[in-house]
Amino acid sequence: MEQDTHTKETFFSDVIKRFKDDGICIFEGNAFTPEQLNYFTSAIDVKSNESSDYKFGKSYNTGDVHNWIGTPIWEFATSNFMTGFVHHYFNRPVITDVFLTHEYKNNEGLDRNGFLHFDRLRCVKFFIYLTDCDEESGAFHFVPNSHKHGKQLREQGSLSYEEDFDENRQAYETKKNRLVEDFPELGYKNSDAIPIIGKAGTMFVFDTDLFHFGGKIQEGKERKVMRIHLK
Ligand SMILES: O=C(O)CCC(=O)C(=O)O
Ligand SMILES: [Fe+2]
Repeated sequence: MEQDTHTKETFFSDVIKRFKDDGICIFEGNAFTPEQLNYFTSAIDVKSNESSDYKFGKSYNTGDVHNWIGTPIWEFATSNFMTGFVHHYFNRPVITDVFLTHEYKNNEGLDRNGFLHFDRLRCVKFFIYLTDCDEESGAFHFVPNSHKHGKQLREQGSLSYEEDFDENRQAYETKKNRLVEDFPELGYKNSDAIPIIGKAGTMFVFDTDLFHFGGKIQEGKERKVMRIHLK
């Protein structure tokens, strides 16, 4: 028992250290059973009657994880693994939102996630590939160690939308967050970012201050993703 607790503590300290140092922690192997992956994937089909078009396909903000009580999504979000991460990183209750996306279009141009960027609203995102993902199927890309620079850039200018989003929507809409388009003087290129290639079930957690992009699929390819946002 003591050994177990010790192993668990070591596991989470290691994950949190990597997450803080690198802005991302990629978990080895497949963290899920086929039944879990099937359920997560089928949840996309359940949502497919809701309008949710985006340039790369479909994107569903399913809201708080309480909407999934009694399902494998809820079980995962409240598992020892997730509660352990939350305890060790936040050490306070967090808001947990679930997003599901299906990328299969490349003829409408780039949506926001396709540009090298940091998020205007910072959060911690668990990202799970529900389909095998290679470079052609919209792999998530990130610039190693860019999260500290991302934090500085995000904190420049007005952050009023963090306090009251609806009141300050304009500040949010006009917030610069794309490296190549909005900060050309910094000299970042898409090719500075490295892809995460992996089978269905591949999971990583990243700090959205990290420079990243993804979802750009090649003809005939597709990608399905579940994201758990913590803030
Ligand atoms: O679709 C992707 O791979 C990137 C998603 C993204 O930008 C985000 O979740 O903040
Ligand atoms: Fe993003």
